[in-house]
Amino acid sequence: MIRLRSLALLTLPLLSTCGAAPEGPQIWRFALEEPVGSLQYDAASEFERLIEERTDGRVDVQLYPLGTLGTSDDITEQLRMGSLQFAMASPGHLGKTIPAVQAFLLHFTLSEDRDVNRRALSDPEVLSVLRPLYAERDLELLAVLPEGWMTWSSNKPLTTPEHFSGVKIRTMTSPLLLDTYEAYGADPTALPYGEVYGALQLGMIDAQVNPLFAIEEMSFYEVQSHLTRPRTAPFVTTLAASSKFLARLPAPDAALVRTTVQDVARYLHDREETVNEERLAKMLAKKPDLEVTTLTDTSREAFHARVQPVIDQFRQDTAPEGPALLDALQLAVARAEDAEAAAPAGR
Ligand code: 6CS
Repeated sequence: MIRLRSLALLTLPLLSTCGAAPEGPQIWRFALEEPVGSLQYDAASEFERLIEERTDGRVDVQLYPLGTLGTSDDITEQLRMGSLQFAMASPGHLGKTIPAVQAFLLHFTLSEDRDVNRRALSDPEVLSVLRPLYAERDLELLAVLPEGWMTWSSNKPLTTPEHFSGVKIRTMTSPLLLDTYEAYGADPTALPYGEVYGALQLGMIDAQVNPLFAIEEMSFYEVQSHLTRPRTAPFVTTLAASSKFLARLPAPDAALVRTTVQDVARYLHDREETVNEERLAKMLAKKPDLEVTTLTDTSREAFHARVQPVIDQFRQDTAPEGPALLDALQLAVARAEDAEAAAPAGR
């Protein structure tokens, strides 16, 4: 069914994808990697609300959540072909197409401080390294957005690398994630998002990693007994547009898209922590025996010690773009730490 709908969308004439019917509003299609109720849905709904209000109904933004157009890879492909105008594209999957974006997946690279990351992810130097990499694939990068700390869900404690020995943990499909969990001693498997619950339920995998809100809304916690909060990396996604679509938009509309995306980025930055903590409370209300552990700095150090070879390999495999992005990101974090120390954003 999903495939049929995807195909139907791909075969729509270009005219209709960019707005078509002179008597009706222009339709802008926006696909998400997550279902209704997710942070991506929340952000995209805000984009829809603002664009429709700011264009006085001249534009109708239509959202396609997970389950309507296929996997992350499917929607990226549809965006590249121009049958979608906007989509979320997470480095966790996009890393197969643009290897350098896996810099956002490296553990212990971004800060432990959300406000520092908020600045670093919108740092102009970081964006200027990324933009051409998207443009080469007919994509326009509009924003890099955080969705909360990656959290391990499992059926046993995972507080030391030794605990990971032989654990079949599901990761997103970018190869660097497999390397990372192999470095921790696990036996990682890459799967699309929509297949994770079934694989956990059938015992094909033992564990998975995602932000708290996702563990709640995808019901992973129902089939897991432990949650571990390691603060090794936030979940980062990117919001992209079809380059051809944006290039053909009248300049005021293209400018409106860019300013609206900035508003949406602020909206998401302000909401993600609250939403993640609310979803944790919701899970605990439904399953009070869920064991939640926050790793201490000492426990984190044991994981940190295993990450350097993964970073070295990333630099080697993705040169020159990967190292350029990682350097820009590390400098952006350092700048953001200084800026935060001087003038805290204060949420
Ligand atoms: O684990 C995944 O595949 C997905 N996780 C989230 C929170 N968003 C999109 C992504 O596809």
